[in-house]
Order: sequence, then C-alpha cells, then structure tokens
Amino acid sequence: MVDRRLGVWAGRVADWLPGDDGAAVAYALNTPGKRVRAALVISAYGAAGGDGAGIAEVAAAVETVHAYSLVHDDLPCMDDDDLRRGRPTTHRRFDVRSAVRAGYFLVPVAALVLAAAAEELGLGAATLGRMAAELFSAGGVEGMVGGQWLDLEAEQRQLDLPELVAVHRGKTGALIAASCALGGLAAEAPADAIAALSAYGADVGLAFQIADDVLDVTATSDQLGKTAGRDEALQKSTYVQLLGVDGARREASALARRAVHQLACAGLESSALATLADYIVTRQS
Ligand code: GRG
Repeated sequence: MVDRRLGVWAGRVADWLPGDDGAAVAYALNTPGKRVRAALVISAYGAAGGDGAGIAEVAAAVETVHAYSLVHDDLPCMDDDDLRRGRPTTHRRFDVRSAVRAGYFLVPVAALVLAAAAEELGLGAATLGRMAAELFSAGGVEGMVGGQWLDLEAEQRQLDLPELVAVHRGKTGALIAASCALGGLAAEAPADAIAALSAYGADVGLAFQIADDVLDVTATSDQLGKTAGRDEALQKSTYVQLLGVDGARREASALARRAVHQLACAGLESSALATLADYIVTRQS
C-alpha cells in the first residue's frame, strides 16, 4: 500500500522537476526499503483504534523524510557510501548535485504527503498541525538532524554510553518514535495512549540502531543492501565496540521487551507492535 503511494508521489515529482533532479527524487522514493517506519505508523494507528486506509499516506510521509535522510547520509560529505537498498546510492546513480537537490526537495514533498493524508482521513487543521510538529521536530535538530550532527562530530572519537545513546536516539530513534506517535495522533487517540506509543517507539528506535550496529559487523553487504563494515571504516562509536556483539544484542532485546511491556501497562495490547519489536531486534537485513 505504501509503496504504491510512494510511486504515485515519485511520478508527480518527476513531472514537476524535469531531468536528473526529478529522476533522482523518484529514484530515492521508489527504492525498495524494509518500510519498518511505515509498518509502525500503520500498526500504532490500529492499536489506537484507527481504521482508515489513508493511514498509508501518513506512513508514506514518514518514509519520504526517511528517504531524504538516506540520500544525504550517503553523500561524500557524510557517510560517503556507494550502495543503498541493494542499488547504487543516489549520488552514484546520478551525481552529487542532483542527490543534494533531491534530498532537499523531498522535505517539502513530505509535508505535502502529510497534508494529503490528513485530508484523506478527514482530520482537521489542529490534528494536522500536531502531526506536522511531531514529524518535523523528530526530523529536526532535536531529533534526526541533531543526532546525525553529533554522529559526524564524534567520528574518530570514542563516545561513552550516554553520549552514544544520545546519538542513536536522535539520528534513528526520533523518527521511529514519531512514526508510532503519528499513528496515535491520526487515530485522534487520548494523550496517554499517544505517550505510550511514543515511549514504545523510543525504545524500539534505540533497539533498531543497536541492531544496526550489530549487523554492520555480522552481516554481508549483500544481506544489508548497503556496505557492511562501514562503522569501523569511519571509526564510529557503536554499541558493539562498547558492549561486544552479545552485549549489544542483549541490550536491544531488553529494550524491545520493555517497549512491549510499556504498551501493555498503558492498556494497549497489539500483536502487530509486539511482532515488530521482535523483528527489529532479530532482523538479518
Ligand atoms: C544536516 C547534520 C545534518 C544531517 C542531515 C542525513 C541526516 C540529516 C540524517 C541521517 C539519519 C540517518 C540516515 C540515520 C540512520 C538511520 C538508519 C539506521 C537507517 C537505515 O534504516 P532502514 O534499515 O533502511 O530502515 P531501509 O532501507 O530498510 O528503509
């Protein structure tokens, strides 16, 4: 459902922006990701009692922000990578100029997708405003941008555990927590349910990045669809460095268990969210 919607937006953008710029945006939107954030939005919405098909458009808005972050993360001035989602990174497939522009262009596209989602779900301006604040503050300096900035600033320096938690919660955890909160907001759930979904998301978000640290040393580039061993090459601090592979795996599993427990304590039992928490720490790609 979400892939289809991303494909529609990719087509619109390619019409608006002729040439390589539009093609680069379409390429970034159409590449086949795992759509974990999309699955979290849709499952959180269901857990909060929502039942509108338009939630897939909310999920597409989150995946659009995520797609931009991957394009820019792979640039030579950031993690400088050649492979993403089993394909050449956007700046390798096109060039740095088009990839930089494509990334920036995707941010207002995400806002348009979110607005279209609110209209489809029949949500009012106040709810759309809360959803936009949730998505773009998670994507901003208090979240993803801030975490990425810390991550880049800390290359070649050994971070301690609290510093590493701040990097991981920001660059990866914030958008994942927002995915869950957005599901609750779109269902117009009570504040305590939204807080519980957000707390679940924050824990699985940190667990997701810990699992990523583990996979970077245990999986192959073929399995990951991106270059394995990149953290060591870039001299990044990781959970594996601080706790070892087994210690990092234990920490990720404990966070996933706590995430599900927190939901149960708030009266939000969801087999989909429990399955996703488990998948996030046992995935092989
Ligand atoms: C201005 C400093 C500054 C930053 C710009 C580029 C950026 C903002 C942030 C990068 C955030 C980022 C890419 C974090 C890594 C998150 C992560 C683990 C991505 C991989 O997610 P998956 O495995 O990917 O869900 P797929 O391909 O399955 O969607």
